[in-house]
Amino acid sequence: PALRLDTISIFPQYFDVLRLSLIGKALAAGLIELHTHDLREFTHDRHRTVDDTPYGGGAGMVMKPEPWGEALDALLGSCPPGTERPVLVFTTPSGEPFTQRVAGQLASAPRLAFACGRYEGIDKRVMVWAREYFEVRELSLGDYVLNGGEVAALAMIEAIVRLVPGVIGNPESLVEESYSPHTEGMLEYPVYTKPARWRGLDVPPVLLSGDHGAVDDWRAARSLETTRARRPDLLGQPPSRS
Ligand code: 6GU
Repeated sequence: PALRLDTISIFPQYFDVLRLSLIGKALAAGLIELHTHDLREFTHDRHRTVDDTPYGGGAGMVMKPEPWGEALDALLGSCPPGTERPVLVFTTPSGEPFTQRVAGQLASAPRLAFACGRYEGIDKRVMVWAREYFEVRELSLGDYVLNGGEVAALAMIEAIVRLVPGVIGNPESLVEESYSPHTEGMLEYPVYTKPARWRGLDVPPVLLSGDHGAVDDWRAARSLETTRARRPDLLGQPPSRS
């Protein structure tokens, strides 16, 4: 395969949805490979415990290092000598922002592994240890809190896998979308299709004019307008704090 994905989580079933849709086709075609792992398989007690109370006190539970250590040992064991090790992504709300640029970087790796935490997070020593053996990225999906890293990993996987050559039938469709380098990191312009008049609303006439230069100018102006209104930070303006 062009890309092998491994996920480690206490809810491996979350990743079953990747077998649907476009990514499912890429899996079925052998373009990508997906291996899901249950963190609890790497525990040894009757209750398959993965969490414990935080040193220093405070609310919530912290994921214990030992099951993660064994899961990552098994991941290393799946790397034949002399082959590239996976880039190891830890999904965490305190990570660096996951952006289209990061998706593009990760899409060129031969192997990616996603370690998905729950509760208040994973004992920090796991990341410190892992840096000796893997290229580690701690990544956040955005500025909000999810209950666990699985949904964040799913979103990241979808954004990455669609950039792998052959996954999207028409690579032209990657070119004009929001955040792509081709749109200079701006938001997408509005799009229209037939009929030309619907419920009293007309398609902007320039789009029917056949004047490709005028169409390009109109789209660039709409992109700029939307980006200025919704995401001034993308234009180097200060982000609105809301
Ligand atoms: Cl990566 N994990 C969790 N639990 N919450 C998040 C997130 C990740 N990114 C944004 N919120």
